Formats: sequence, C-alpha cells, structure tokens
Amino acid sequence: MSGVRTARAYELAREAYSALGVDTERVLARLASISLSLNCWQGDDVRGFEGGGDLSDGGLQCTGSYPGKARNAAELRSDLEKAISLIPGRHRVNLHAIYAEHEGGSPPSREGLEPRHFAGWIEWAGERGLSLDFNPTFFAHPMAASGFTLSSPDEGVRRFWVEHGRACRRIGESMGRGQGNPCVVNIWIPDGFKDEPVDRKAFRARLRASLDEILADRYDRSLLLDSLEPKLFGIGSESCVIGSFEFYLAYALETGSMICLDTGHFHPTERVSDKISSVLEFSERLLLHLSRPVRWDSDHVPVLDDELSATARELVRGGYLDRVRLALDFFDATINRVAGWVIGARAVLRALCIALLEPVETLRRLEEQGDYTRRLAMLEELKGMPHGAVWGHYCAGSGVPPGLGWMDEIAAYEATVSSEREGGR
Ligand code: RNT
Ligand code: ZN
Repeated sequence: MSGVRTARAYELAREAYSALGVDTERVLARLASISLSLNCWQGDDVRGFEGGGDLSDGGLQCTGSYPGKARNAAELRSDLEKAISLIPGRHRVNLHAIYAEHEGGSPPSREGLEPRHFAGWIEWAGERGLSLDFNPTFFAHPMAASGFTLSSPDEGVRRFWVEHGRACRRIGESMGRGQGNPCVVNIWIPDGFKDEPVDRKAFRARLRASLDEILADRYDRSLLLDSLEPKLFGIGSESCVIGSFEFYLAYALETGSMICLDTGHFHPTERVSDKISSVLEFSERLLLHLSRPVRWDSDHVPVLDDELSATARELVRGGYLDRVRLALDFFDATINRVAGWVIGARAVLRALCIALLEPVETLRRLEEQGDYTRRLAMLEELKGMPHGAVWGHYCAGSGVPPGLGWMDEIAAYEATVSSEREGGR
C-alpha cells in the first residue's frame, strides 16, 4: 500500500475504533513499549559455535535444509540485524550458552564459561541498543548423552551441569548490569525417560537439589531474573519428564523464580492462554516461550492463530504486560530462517495490536451483567474491525514495511548475502 493510502486507511480505522471508545494512538504507544526476545537459535538450527554435539541428545529436532544458514557469530548477527530491521518496535536477543565465541582451537568448556566469551555479543547489542537474555545449554554435549543432566545419578555429570548453570547465571548477571535491565536466564533440561521409570522420586529430588545449588548464588532481581521451563514430553522422554509443570510451578513459587510456559509443552488440547491468569495470581512474573506446536512440540513459527490471539488477549485484558516476558522459541529450517523471525515476531505483535484494540471495559461490563449473548455478538463483530489499517500505520510509523514488502528485502538479502554462504544458492 502506498504511504498516502496507509494514512487514509488509518484515519478511517481511528474513527471506527473511537466510536467504540478505543483510542488508537494510545494503543500504538502501548504496543511500541512491548519487547520480544528473539531466539538466536532460529538462525542456525540450534547449532551454536562449539562445532559438535547432537541436538537429538536433548530430544530436540530441527528439520529442513534451507540454504544459507549462519555459520558464525558475524553471520548470525548480520541475519538478526536484518530481521530486526523488519520488525516494528525495540526488541531483545535471546542467546544460548553454545553461542559463546572462541578464536579457533577448542571451544570453552561449558562449566568454565565467562562473560568474556560473550563480549562480542554484548558489544554488538550495546551498540544497537538491544538487550540480551540468556540460556544455559543442557543438551548437545557428551555429558548429556545419557539423557540426564541436573537429575543425573552420576555425581560427576550432575556436578558438571550444576557448574554450567552457575556459570550461566554469572553471565546473565553481567549482561543485566551492562544493559541496565534484568537479563532473563531460563533453565530447560532434557532429563526424562522413554519408558516408565521406577524411581521418579529420586530423579526429582536430585533435580531439586541441583537447582538449589545453582540458585544459591544470590543476584539482584534488577539484574537477573531466573526462569524454569517445564515440558510434557520430548523425543526420548515420552514417559516421564523430570522437570514437569507441577515440579517447576511449585519450585518457582517456593523460590520466587519465574516459570516459563512454552506453548508447545502441553497436551495438544491444553491452552496456555488459560494458564496465564492462574499462574499470575500467585507469581509476580511469567516467561512465555511463543512457539507453534503442530501435533506435538514441533517448534513451528508462530502465526496469527486462535491460540496466539487468545494469549495476547489474556495479557492485555489481565493488565499483565509488565509482568510477562515474551520470548520466541522455534526452529524451522524449511523456510528462509531470517524470514522465520520476521513472520513469528510480526504475528505476535499483530496479535497484541488486535488485543490492545479491544474495548475491554465494555466487554467486561457485559460479562458482569450476565449478558453473554451481547458479549459473544460483540466479540464476533470485533473480528471484522479494521485492525489491519492500524497495524499498517504502526509499521510505517516505525520505519518498517507495513505489508508483504518486507519479503522483498528478505529476497534481496538472500540474493546478495546468504546465498554467498557455503551451501547457499
Ligand atoms: C525445548 C525448550 C527450550 C529450547 C531452547 C532452544 O523443548 O523449548 O526452550 O527450545 O532452549
Ligand atoms: Zn521453550
């Protein structure tokens, strides 16, 4: 759409929303204050820079062989910059420990990681006004080959991973200090059983002890926010996951940490959108991993589907936006990886834009009055409101293409940059 038409469409939309009592200018200001944490691992299929390690050790699977994936930190950062330039707003970058940089030779040992191994990332982020989040990597490593890390019965293995967790929190704290806002450090471990275990209790007790050791180092919450991510099952942990939802919810509440709800980590008919208001009744904060499960935890790129829309509405209706950290979590190598970030991030932001445009007070009043008929009728009519014009205006005002024009930039980047990479086209 041309600039003039985008502006005219917005004027009409502004009037239409105003008639419902919704101030679109306020909506756009609120939308601009929301940051997503972009998952660096979409850029290289969760490979990292260690040059080894089998992803399937952790029950994760990245399928596809789209050409041109980033092979090193410079390429990954360049790809992230391209994606960020096509996403409206100010966002964050989420790193994993396997993205530590090293000059040739062997990679730094995971339990010996230090902030200096991320100096390149920290400098890059600082120059661009980006903040960082961080994740210890408890997979793709010989010490995780047994399928167990923090709950391992092998004391040597368990200790190794405890030290890795501690090292990663030191790194997270240092990132938080440098950027002046808390770095979220999220712990996800693959530990679990393919078949029914006999002694679940022992494994969970060891996980608890390991987490206690990792969290014993005290850091200011203004610098570091701890988060724990449960899962229903993974490949190879179909019968029992040690770090289950109940385990981490209880542990997070006991220790004042956050729980991370990954939208792919529940039964297919369970809805994370329905869990938000329950968790936040008892927890100060929540981390969301926005993904799209297709039949299972398949890590597809989020799209504007019913569940993403419902999640965005819950965040807005409950007034939770300041208490929830939003992170993307997917890895799809069947499509252009940079476009994957843009599609996923734009879908989440568009869902939030639509949710912010809702006349929540009117709907709430109808519900309080027991007028469920008018509530349903209004919710349906709202779907036809011109939110696309508001979104387009927001994109244009943020200096990013409002419509599919952003794909032309991806195509140009692919032709001039990523196709030059080995295996490119
Ligand atoms: C795995 C978890 C976890 C990972 C990333 C790479 O099932 O979702 O968040 O996807 O840490
Ligand atoms: Zn996740």
